[in-house]
Amino acid sequence: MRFASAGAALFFAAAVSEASAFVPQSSVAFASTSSRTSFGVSSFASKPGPCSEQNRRSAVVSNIQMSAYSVGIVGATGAVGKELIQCLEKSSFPTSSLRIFGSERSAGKEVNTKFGKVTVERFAVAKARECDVIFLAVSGDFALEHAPAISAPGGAVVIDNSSAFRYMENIPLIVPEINGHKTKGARLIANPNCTTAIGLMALWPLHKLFKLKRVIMSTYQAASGAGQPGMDELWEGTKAVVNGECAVAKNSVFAHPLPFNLIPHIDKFQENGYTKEEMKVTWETRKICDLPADFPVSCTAVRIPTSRAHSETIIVETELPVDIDAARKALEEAPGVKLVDDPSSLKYPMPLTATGQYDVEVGRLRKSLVFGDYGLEFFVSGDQLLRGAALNAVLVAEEMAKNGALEESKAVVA
Ligand code: 2RA
Repeated sequence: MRFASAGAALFFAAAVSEASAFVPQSSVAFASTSSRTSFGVSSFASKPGPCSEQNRRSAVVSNIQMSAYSVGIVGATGAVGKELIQCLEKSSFPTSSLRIFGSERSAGKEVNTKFGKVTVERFAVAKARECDVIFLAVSGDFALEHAPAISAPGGAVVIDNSSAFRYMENIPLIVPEINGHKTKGARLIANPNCTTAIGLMALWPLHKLFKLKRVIMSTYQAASGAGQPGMDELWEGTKAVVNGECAVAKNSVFAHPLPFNLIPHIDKFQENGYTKEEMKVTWETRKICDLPADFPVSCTAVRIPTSRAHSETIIVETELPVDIDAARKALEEAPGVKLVDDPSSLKYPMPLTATGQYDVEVGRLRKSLVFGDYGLEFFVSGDQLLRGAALNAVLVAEEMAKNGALEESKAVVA
């Protein structure tokens, strides 16, 4: 099988949302399948959006009836894949069964989940097609090769974490709180890059209020963006330096040693001098927010020696005059956002506090000295593996279950 040899290396090298993004070294219940049962699903009582943990705590069981769906994860042993299982376990998404697909090397291993002990199956398109929903947490190349066949009519709806399909016109690129309705009728959905998804949680409510004119972003991205190998390289390198084994850590995942350093280089450099990571923010913001093709968004992306939450400084110019109190209120009420903005008591967003949280922290909110009444500056921190990848993907599935898109997709036969 293609996947078992060279393909296996490709698959696992990339068992993160976009693999090592560094390249130089780079109540609708159709009973059409026997696995379906009708589930009462939670609805969320506080903020109106999908499953923030806060919302989950105040969940009440509603009378909405929804089918249950068989779910498959490809790449479940990577950093994003592991989080996918956990997000699914905590989700209100009605999972009837979970299957995990991997390479020949991991086939046969057992994974304990809330859905029972799952034996990893060797990946095959035909097996993936038996599921209702497939999450791909593998490389873009793998996704490009297999996602179209998995999602062809009669197969599974695919939610892909790679960048393979994000910029294709006919493929929806989804942050459920912003454009979840665009999942209707789709069989293949792209999950955004972590940097974009985290920033948009704050940008979208502000756009609705003041209409964005320009966006300038600088990022501080954790080692987790390069998956488990990135996190391992940071930990091991830091230990080696601290233990006096070397003055400067070794590097293979990142372009330079990350411990005690920062690297203004994530993904490949483009002809215009920006990196692909930076251009993803521009391309994806325009697409998700339905902004004009020349809407000005500029980013400088920097890798820093933190473990797993990305942070961003965001400066916006607006069409309408800014009211800070209204901005604060909108952010407080926005699903998926936690306003952490009380500098007098040392409260602001930080990777340490954002790690493991479903909500993106937003703070340091202030009128811009550059744009005056027509500008805002703020800081965000969000868990790269959650909002930036696994959580967003599971929220996409939840949205599709709620808005009927999954049922519709099952009605389309091969
Ligand atoms: C990174 N954004 O941080 C990438 C991963 N998707 O490297």
